[in-house]
Amino acid sequence: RPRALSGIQPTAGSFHLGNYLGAIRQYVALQETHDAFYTVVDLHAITVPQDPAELRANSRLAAAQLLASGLDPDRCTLFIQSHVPEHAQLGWVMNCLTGFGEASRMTQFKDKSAKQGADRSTVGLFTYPILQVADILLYQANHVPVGEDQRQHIELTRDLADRFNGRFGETFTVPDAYIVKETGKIYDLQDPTVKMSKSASTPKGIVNLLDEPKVSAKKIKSAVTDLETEIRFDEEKKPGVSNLLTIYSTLTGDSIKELEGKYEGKGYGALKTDLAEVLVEWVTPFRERTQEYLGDPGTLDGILAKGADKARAVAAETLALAYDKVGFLPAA
Ligand code: AQP
Repeated sequence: RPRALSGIQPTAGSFHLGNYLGAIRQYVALQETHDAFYTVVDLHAITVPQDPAELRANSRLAAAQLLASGLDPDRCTLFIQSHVPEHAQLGWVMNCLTGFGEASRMTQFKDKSAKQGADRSTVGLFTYPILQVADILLYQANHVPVGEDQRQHIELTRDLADRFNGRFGETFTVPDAYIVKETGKIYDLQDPTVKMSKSASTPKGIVNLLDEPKVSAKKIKSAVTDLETEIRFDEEKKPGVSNLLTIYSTLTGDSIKELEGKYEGKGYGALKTDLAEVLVEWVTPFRERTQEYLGDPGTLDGILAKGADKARAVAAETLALAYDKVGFLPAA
């Protein structure tokens, strides 16, 4: 079976609909076809300031939401990044292979550091794409399920894998991004020209999966559309309606064509009311399952401990190989 690897940050509070449709849904699907590794990337989280107690709680919360989404610890490996020290160790090697200019071209860093101010951005935020390279290469992943915003980082991963292999001999699998075209970028409900994002969206623009379903339904109903009345998928001319159709189609399995037919001659109000209902039906059991996992931290921590053991077995082997290729003297 091919390997898959992806990581997700332990976001405070809740994952959002963009995380779920863009990435987590694919994690669930790839369990069936891949030897899949999924990690809650707490090392990445500290690239911006974190309260220690909250970070710990958010890591459990992230794992609970992933399980509630359908990850099955018997069919994939779910672990916390800091439980596997090889990530930081290979990350250093990868730092030493990356050009400063090359790292400076990462648009996510440029965007985030522009928002925070250069003096308040950490070196960790600057090098986080390189740690992400290590995350992926440690598992010799063939496919990396992510949203569109991560494409550039997967390109960097490919470049560094090629560079390492070229310099030291065949070591790493060169991975491909696994981005689903339809859901690779879910848009902000209030500004459907930008991605739904935990740091940039306004509260009304983002659907947090653990919010009261009523609150999320209201956000769908007040989503920005356009001045026409026709329900048609046209990302350029009708980004708001198209975003709603994408969300609707993905949550129900109805094709966009079917939805266009269903809503022919009906107004945006009807589409929004129905989608709000579809969303409530999805988030209600999701929230219940998340609470069940959180209510049983012993079981949750057990799943994560088992995941870390499985991940470490693979990561240690790859790190040993890479260390040897680089020329590190083995410990006697
Ligand atoms: N709007 C989105 N549409 C599709 N996919 C998305 N992802 C994030 N937003 C969208 C994908 O979710 C996965 C986890 O991302 P992350 O760990 O980087 O989470 P995040 O940074 O907390 O998500 P945000 O909202 O994107 O944060 P900011 O605002 O900090 O940039 C990734 O695969 C990502 O592509």
